[in-house]
Amino acid sequence: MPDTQAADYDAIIVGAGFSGLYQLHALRDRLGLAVRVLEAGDGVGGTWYWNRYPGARCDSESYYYSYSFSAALEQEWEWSERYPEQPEIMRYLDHVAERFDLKRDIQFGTRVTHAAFDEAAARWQVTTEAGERLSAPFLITAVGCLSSTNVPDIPGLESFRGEWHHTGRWPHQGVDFRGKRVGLVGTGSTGIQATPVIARDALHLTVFQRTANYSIPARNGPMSAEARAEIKRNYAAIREKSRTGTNGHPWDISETSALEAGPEERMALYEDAWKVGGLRFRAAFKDLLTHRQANETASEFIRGKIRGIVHDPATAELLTPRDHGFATKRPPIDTEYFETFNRGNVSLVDVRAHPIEAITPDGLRTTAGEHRLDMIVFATGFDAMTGPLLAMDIRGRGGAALADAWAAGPRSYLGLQVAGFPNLFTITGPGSPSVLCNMPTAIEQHVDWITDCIRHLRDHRLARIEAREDAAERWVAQVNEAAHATLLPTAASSWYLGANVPGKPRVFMPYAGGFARYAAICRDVAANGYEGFMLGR
Ligand code: NA7
Repeated sequence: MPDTQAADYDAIIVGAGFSGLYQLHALRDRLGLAVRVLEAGDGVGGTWYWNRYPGARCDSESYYYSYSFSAALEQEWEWSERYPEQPEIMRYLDHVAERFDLKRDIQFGTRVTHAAFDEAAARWQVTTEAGERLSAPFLITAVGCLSSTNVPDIPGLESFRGEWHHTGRWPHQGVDFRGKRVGLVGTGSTGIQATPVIARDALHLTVFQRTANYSIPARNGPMSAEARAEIKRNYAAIREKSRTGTNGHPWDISETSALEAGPEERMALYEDAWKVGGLRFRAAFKDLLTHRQANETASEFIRGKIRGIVHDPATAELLTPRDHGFATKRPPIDTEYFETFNRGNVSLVDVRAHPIEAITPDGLRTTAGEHRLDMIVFATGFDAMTGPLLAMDIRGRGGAALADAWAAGPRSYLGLQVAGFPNLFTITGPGSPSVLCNMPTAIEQHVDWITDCIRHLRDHRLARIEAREDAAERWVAQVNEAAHATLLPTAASSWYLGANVPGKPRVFMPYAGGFARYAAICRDVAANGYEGFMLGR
């Protein structure tokens, strides 16, 4: 094929993680479309392909961090632990890709660098890093919410004589910490997972903390054959519960207020929730995310636990979060994170009080002095949600850039479409429940909605769908309102707000009104003839 000629498809999907794989299956095997998936990595897995850092594990539990679209798949796959470790998720997604014969339509090692909507032809023209051109009426981004890594711009990094890595671009061959003085920057979910594992091998680990974090014990462990069998017997009900809940997890949020419970009852419930462990701790009471005083009871309970675990009072105090409430930032879960600070080879440095000034050839310098290091690990997070979309230089009608449309923060209709960008769908885009939800639940709902929408267009001989500006405007207001009905926007350093990336607009990005409510809104929109969208020939 001459390189000036674009290869034509019915749909192009960007990304082969959880969302891209299912979207390919849905469009190809249900609608019979010619689909091409473009994936930057050399294998399937998306987020899990890149995040291979020590301790990488999902915070959702394995049996529901999985696809629900195939009962046969549910029955045949055997999860080994309560929470799946990164290699196990990769094996699962690879199995899905093989089982549904997906790889033949995925082009690996292919990064999209430009995508423009050709109005006359009503097609997206997509260009890859290698200069290849492809075209299709529909462009679907399945790029994940946490895939654009955030390496802080610290002067002197290029002068560092040791190795450095960002956890989200971890070397496939692994990293050997033995005999090394390792510095770890960042104490979000990633840093909290990596700390205990690195500490086991490293000569010394120095954790550079800017914001202390609440963390709940994960209580990971092997999954017994009986537990697996029980789950498999109940899968239909488990999935139903996930889809009808607030966060796409198959458990209930308590109906009790933390403030109505007496002090003893409250402590007993927190103790029970602490023993069970995991993200469901935040469901111990109904108002932990909506009422400041209720939240404070949970925050204070966890502060007490930190004091009880960490032997050195000064270290314990430094590890104690006081500037935000529990779960107002994404709450990490851990395996012996706080305990790790009792080891002789681990130290904690407060880079809020003494910020990092520079990386030197021999280590890292804060305003309080230099730390000599052989290796630096950046667990500094991601340019979340918008980063991967803006990296593709997406141009809509009239050549308008998505970067300009979103200069003041992301604006979408339902987190699915952007006004001015016809036939572009953004799976788990900003403005949808996405990261506030168990991701596979959110992904399947989006993929099913998009697939039904494309089927509807085809059945009605329609070629275009585009969000109306006024509908997007109203949706952005609803996203804001939903966020402000909770305590979520109160955490100053949260990546939900874009606050971790210097210069990023402070806008609360995910829809916080609850998954079930959101899914009902999407269903109603479709049932009302795709209300808020313009459909055309
Ligand atoms: P997060 O949650 O964004 O955490 C990043 C951490 O890195 C956080 O502690 C940041 O401190 C810290 N950070 C970022 N930049 C710097 C600089 N320049 N100096 C010092 N410290 C810095 O990312 P994760 O990868 O841990 O988790 C992302 C999500 O993955 C997680 O929420 C789950 O959904 C799964 P800050 O808090 O901004 O002060």
